[in-house]
Amino acid sequence: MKSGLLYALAVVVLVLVALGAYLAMPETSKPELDQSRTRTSANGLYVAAIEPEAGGPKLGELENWILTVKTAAGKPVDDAAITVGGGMPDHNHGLPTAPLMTGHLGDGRYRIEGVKFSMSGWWELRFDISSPAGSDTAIFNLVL
Ligand SMILES: [Cu+2]
Repeated sequence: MKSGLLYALAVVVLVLVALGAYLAMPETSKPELDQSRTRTSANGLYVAAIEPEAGGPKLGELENWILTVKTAAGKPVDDAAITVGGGMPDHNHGLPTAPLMTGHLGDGRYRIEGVKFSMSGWWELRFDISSPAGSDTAIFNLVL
């Protein structure tokens, strides 16, 4: 009788501890976003890197970014056609602007003009890259 009571008490304590741990779980415990500024493209053809041309990114500002494209073997790709897309996956909306690749800077570098992040949160920035090496896509995550 006494051991049965102790057992029941132990079960109650365990349930409360588990519930407490569950409720204490931070909202950010969803899988971490890979926010690295260098990514291999989806099919592995390219290694792409991005950086803001003049610091930032700043919320609500029109900014230029520099995209650097190399082959998987590390050779700069200078003859690519680049289109830009993206948006906020959590909000089901796209970019507020239509960024364009406006300059081949050499050494695999491209100027991407007109990037704007109009609200805080998780953004995807997508680059469709086409060159004689093939077509592939690189997607970057940014959290502002
Ligand atoms: Cu949004």
